[in-house]
Amino acid sequence: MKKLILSLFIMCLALAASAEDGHQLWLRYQPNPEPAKVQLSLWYDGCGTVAPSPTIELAMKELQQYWHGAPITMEADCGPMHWKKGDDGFTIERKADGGLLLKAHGRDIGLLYGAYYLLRLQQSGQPVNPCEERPAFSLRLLNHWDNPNGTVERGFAGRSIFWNEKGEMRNEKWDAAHEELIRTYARANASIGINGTVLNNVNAKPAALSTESLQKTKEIADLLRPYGIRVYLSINFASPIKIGGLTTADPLNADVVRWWKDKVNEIYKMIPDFGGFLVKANSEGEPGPQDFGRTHADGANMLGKVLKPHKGIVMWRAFVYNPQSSDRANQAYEEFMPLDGQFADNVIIQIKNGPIDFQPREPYSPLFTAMQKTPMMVEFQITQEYLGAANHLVYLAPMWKEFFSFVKPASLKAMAGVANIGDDTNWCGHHFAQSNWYAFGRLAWNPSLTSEAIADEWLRQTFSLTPDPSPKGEGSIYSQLLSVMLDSREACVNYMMPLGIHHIFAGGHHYGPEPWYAPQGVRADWTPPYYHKADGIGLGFDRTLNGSANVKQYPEALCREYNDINTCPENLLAWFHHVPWDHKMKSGRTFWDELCHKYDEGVREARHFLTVWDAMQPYVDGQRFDEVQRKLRIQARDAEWWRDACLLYFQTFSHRPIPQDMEHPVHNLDEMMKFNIPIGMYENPTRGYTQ
Ligand code: GCW
Repeated sequence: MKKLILSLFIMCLALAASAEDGHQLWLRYQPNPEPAKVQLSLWYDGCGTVAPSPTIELAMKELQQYWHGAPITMEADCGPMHWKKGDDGFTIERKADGGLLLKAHGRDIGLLYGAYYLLRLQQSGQPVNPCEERPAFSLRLLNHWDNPNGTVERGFAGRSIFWNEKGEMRNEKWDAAHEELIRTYARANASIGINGTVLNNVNAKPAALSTESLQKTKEIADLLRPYGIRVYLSINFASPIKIGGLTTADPLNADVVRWWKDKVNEIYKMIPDFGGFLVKANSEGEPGPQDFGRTHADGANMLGKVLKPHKGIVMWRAFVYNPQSSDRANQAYEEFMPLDGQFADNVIIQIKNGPIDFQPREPYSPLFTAMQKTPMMVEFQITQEYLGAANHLVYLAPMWKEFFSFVKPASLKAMAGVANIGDDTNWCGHHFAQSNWYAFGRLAWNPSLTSEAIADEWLRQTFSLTPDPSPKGEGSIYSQLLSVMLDSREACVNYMMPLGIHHIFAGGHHYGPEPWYAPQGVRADWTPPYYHKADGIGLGFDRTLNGSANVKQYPEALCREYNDINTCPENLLAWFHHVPWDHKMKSGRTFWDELCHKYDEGVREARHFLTVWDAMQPYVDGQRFDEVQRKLRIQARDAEWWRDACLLYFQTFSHRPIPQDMEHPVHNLDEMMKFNIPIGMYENPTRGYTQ
């Protein structure tokens, strides 16, 4: 045992010395000198053996190369009768001779998932026990907001791994290095159970459906298939006009329906297991059925019907709002509730977790508990559009778990996450942002896993941290790092928008604070004052029954709780109430003083993250240590910037002093108000406020 610890420790020192660029993600299995003993037992309805599928071959190869434990027998009934029936799960049993039996529940992918399951346990130092694993959701999808020109909307990790400037694959030729990149992407996804990917931005260009572009989609689909990943495309609802030469895209028009039918047939000829369409319609300027006097249901059902014979699905987004309405938070519900029960059975309504837009904290979108007769799925945002982009360490599992504490996973059909992946060497821009890709997949498989368990297994695999001489004891460096991950989301809420404030981000790129942003001509619901409503009385959006009545969209008990300023959870206070500056908080402080303290607490937490990381130096390779340290420094400075900008700006309304017992702002409001970062929505800022 001592010898093992010593050799692990030496391995750790060696790791610390060698350069590490993070490209390997959490997949750092040590190869075997000789292939491990892995046997296959596949049969066909009891009448003979069959050849392994490419997926099973992959499972076999992974285990032979990297498994160091007991011999494994992989078993599956590959008969067509059986094959279609089972889920994606697997069972692991211990045989009398000490070997392991890995059985697919039905589909061959179960064996690959089982292989990664075993390798994960091995890599994170956990014991292998008999188990039965099956995913909670049958669809576990990434949504890439990648444009044909290679930019990624809200992408902070470089350019698209799929598309280049010409709308073709990134490389001129479909060359080996690029194929390898796509395979590595697929392998990472399969290792956490992701089984579908939408290859292009929901703000979709009609050309995504051109024959030339579909050819590229097919090439990607062929590479992803062995890993159990299907491809899907976002479509532009006006495609029949834009690329089909028709004069209308009215979903009830026979020519339009025929156009979609032909297009869908063309797709399935090329990609027989194509997953289906994701649609952003009548939202933020995208075309949709309402342009032709039709409803979301008319549009979605028409597409559902043409996809149905191929077993394809439609994911129709509920992210809709218009500039006239008095409360953006009400709108998805107002548009979709009247349509509940009218959608075809292969249409799923894809709803963002919160009613507005991926804020660091939102209540859940009330549609989830209101719609009873419509298949629904949740859309999370893995990319950190409103969470410090690829500069801030914010581990998102706690946010997603918070959502699941209100919305039962069983009420959903599927889980989608807007990817944070680009062509940066480390895939996600920030080494710790990889943990969000990882956590998304793990929760899509099993939403009852704890944030801590996921962070723990990710840290162990990604940084090979088991050799830490004081591995997990209370107060050890390792457990402090784990706490950094677990506390990071709340810290971010504290330094950006505590107590229910929301959408006070810089215009356009959304990086950094700009609660004052309200240029003439910009629609009100794209400006922070629409949301914070600061005035001499207080701060926050009145969504009570006396205000926009948003609370009414929630089940009765929650409605009552949220409606009363004295029972509303304080972390959502300014979401549901216009809170008077002197409102008494549970701490005994006034709302203003509490706000000041929350911002300051956020700053102190961000600084603490850096202190903990600095202590990790002996245990982490040099390159990743440096890169994370640089980012944590930006985060600590940004936290200060957020606190100073928000408190000094809100103080112009509250006219109350910043409490004595906290650090006071060190930047000047007039200077911060002049500062802006000259970037669009496709890049990661190299730094925040620098005065
Ligand atoms: O979060 C907002 C973003 C847009 C995005 C839109 C959406 C793809 O600011 O960049 O567009 O939501 O989800 O459709």
